[in-house]
Formats: sequence, structure tokens, C-alpha cells
Amino acid sequence: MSVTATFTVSGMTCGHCVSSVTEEISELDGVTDVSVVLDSGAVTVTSSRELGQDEVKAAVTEAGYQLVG
Ligand code: 9UX
Repeated sequence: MSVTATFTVSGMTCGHCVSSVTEEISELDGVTDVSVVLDSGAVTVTSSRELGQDEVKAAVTEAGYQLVG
């Protein structure tokens, strides 16, 4: 089973920003794929379990960006 959820991240302005967010979210337990659209800030995460908003927010913050909503 896998779960896909899309989050919005603000503050990313380049490919390195995308890499930082991708790497940090990828470290969350169960995450199998992270896809980021730089222009919109849309971050789609596929995982083997439902992710909590709080843990995603913590990962995004750790990377140096902001989770919207
Ligand atoms: Mo370069 Mo992306 O400083 O923040 S990593 S714009």
C-alpha cells in the first residue's frame, strides 16, 4: 500500500533548494518518492504510511523552508 499527499512549500527558489527539501523529506520513515515542482512549491510525497503534517513541517523547516497551511 502507498499513500500520496501533496504539500505546498514556500521559499524555494532554485534547484539546490529543491534538493534540500527532497533530501530532508526523504529521510522520513516510509517515504519512497518525493517530487517537487519549483515554480508552484508543490511537493508530492509517496510513502508506505500516512505522514503527519507535523513531521512534514519539521522536515521542511529543517531544510530551511516553510510549509504552507
Ligand atoms: Mo541558492 Mo536555493 O542560495 O535557496 S540554494 S537559491
